[in-house]
Amino acid sequence: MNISRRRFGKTVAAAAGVAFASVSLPRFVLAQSPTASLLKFPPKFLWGCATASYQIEGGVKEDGRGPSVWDTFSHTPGKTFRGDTGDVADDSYHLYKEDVKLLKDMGVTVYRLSISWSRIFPNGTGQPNEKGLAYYQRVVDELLKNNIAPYITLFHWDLPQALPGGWQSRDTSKAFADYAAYVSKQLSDRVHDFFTTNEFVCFTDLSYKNGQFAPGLKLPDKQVNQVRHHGILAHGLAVQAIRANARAGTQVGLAENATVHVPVIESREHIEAARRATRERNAPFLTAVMEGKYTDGYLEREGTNAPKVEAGDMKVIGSPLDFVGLNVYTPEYVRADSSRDGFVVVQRQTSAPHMASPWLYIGPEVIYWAVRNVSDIWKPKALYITENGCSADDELRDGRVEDTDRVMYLRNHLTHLHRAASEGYPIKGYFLWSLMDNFEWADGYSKRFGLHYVDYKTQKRTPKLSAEWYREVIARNAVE
Ligand code: PNW
Repeated sequence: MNISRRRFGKTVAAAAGVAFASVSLPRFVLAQSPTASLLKFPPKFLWGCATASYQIEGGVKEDGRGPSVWDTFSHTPGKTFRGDTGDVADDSYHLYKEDVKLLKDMGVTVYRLSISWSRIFPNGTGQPNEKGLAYYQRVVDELLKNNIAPYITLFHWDLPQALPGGWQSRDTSKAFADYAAYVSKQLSDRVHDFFTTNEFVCFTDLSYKNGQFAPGLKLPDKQVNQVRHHGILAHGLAVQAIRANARAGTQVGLAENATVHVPVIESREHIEAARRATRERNAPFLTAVMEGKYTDGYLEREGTNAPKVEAGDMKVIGSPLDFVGLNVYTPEYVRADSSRDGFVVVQRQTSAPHMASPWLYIGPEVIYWAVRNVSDIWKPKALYITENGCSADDELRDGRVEDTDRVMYLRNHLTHLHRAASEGYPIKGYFLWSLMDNFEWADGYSKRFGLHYVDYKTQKRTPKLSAEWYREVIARNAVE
C-alpha cells in the first residue's frame, strides 16, 4: 500500500512526539534525523539526465551529416543571441566518452539523448549514412559499458534542411516514420526505450507561428494548424514504424511539454478546473495523441482554420503508447468559474519569481500537477519526467560554481515529485535538464542549464554544486 506523504508525515511526527516526551531531545535532532527528513523514492526509481543532439554535439560537417534547419537559422543574422550557432557547441561529437563519465560520476543509470536525423539521412530521406549511425552506436556502447541505459529521442527539432516545406509538408511526417523505422531497427538490439518527438509546441508554434525558432516563419493560423497536425501525425506514424521494425518489447512514448495547470487552491472545484484546462489547452497536441481525436472545443474554436485531416489520421495519431514523458518547467494557475469552459487561467503577478530565463517562472508544485492531471485524465501505463531543470547565472569562481539557486529549484521540484510517487502515480523516472551547459536555441550560449559548467573556449566541464547535490539524491534515492 502506498502511504501518502501527509500520512507519512503524521506518522513520523507521532513517533517523534513519543521520543520527545520520554527523553525531551532538543528540536534540531529531529531535523537531522535521516529517517524523518529524507523523502524516499520508490525502490526502482530511475535517475537520469537529458540532452539533445544539436545542443551538445557540434561536428556539424563531420562524417557526412547534412544541414538541419537549425544550422540555417542560427547562421542567419539576428536569429540567435549574438549569432551563436551549434557548429561546435559542447563538441560532444568528439568528447562523448568524457560526457558519459560525467554521468557515471553522478551515479545516473539512464540517459536521454537525441539523434540528429540529418546525420542518418543527410537529405531527410533516401540512403542512410552509415557513418552517422556509427556515431550513435559508439555512444550507446559507451553508455552500456558504464551500465547506463540510453533513452533515445528521435526528433529534438533539428529537422533536415533538405526536406521541402519542412513541417508544412505531410511528406515530412512520412519521412520521419521511415527514419524512425530505420533507426529503431538498427539500434533496438541495445536500446530498449524510444521517444518519438520532443515538445510539439516548440517545433510547430514557436517555429512556424511566432518565428522565434527555426525555420523562423510567421504563418497564418490555418497553416499553423496544419503544421501541428503534421507534427502529431509524424509521432503516430513513428510509433507504428517502431513497433513494426524494432525488437519485440521495445518501449515507445513521446516527450511532451504539455501546458501544466495548477489549481489556485487545492479544493475540488479548482482541481476539476485544472483538469478541464489540461484537456482543452493541450487539444492540438497531447490530448489528440492520448484520445485519437481533436476535442470539440478545439475544432469549434478554430472553425475554418481547423487542420485538414485525412481518413485514418486520428487513429494513427492515437496509437497506444508504453509511456508518456513530460518536460516540466513552469506552471499556469487555474481557477474554476461559471464560463462554458468552466475554468479561467489566472494572470501571473508581476512579482512572480523566475530563473535566469525570463519565461521560467518558479512553481515547484507544477511537477506534481503535471503527473496528476495527465494520470487522472488519460491513465497512461507509465510516466517519466523527461526534462526538468533551470537556467541560472552561473559563474566559475576559484574553480567552483556554487549554484545554490539551482539546487533550491531542483530540491523543491523533487519534493513535489515525491508526493506524486507516494500517492501511487506510475512515475518511473526523472531526467534532469541538463547534463551540461549547452546551446540554448535562440538564447545561444547566454543561458546555462547544466549540472556541469562548460567553458566554451576550452571545452572543460566542471561539476557545479548541483551535480554534487544530485549525486547525493541518487545515492540515497531520496530528496532531503
Ligand atoms: C525545452 N518556453 O525547451 C527543450 O526541450 C530543451 O531543448 C531546452 O533546452 C529546455 O527546454 C530549456 O529551455 C523549451 O519558452 C524552450 O516556454 C522554451 C520554452 C519551454 C521549453
